[in-house]
Amino acid sequence: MKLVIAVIQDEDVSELMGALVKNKYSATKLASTGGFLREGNTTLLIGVEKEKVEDLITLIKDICKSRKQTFTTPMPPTGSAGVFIPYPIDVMVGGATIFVVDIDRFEKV
Ligand code: 2BA
Repeated sequence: MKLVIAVIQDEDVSELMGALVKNKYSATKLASTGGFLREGNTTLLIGVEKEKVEDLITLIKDICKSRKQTFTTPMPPTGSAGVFIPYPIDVMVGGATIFVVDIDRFEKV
């Protein structure tokens, strides 16, 4: 048994959850926040048999898209104290950040 932890963009959640249900994967959806952009994203916990991990990752890859995101950050003040100059930064986010973890024991009681 493996636990697949997938951090995905909110825009892809609905389609991916639909595909997971259709393909009989069980998943738990958590609202999360990216440490860099400090924006909402979604973390899915998906427990699967070892043999199904690659199929699951393929499904996630097919649905979750990379997107360019622009965010504005204040430039550190130079010279006069307290003056911040906002400037835009582009980053590519996603498709998905995936972790695969061994599960020692899995029980539903
Ligand atoms: P965020 O931390 O908000 O990161 C969003 C995007 O910003 C990242 O996309 C990456 O392109 C960029 N980025 C992140 N940290 C950076 C840094 N120190 N310097 C420059 N650019 C940086 P992704 O790599 O696709 O990550 C998407 C989200 O997946 C992340 O949102 C975070 O929530 C999660 N994530 C990514 N790597 C992770 C890791 N090693 N551990 C835990 N969560 C991770």
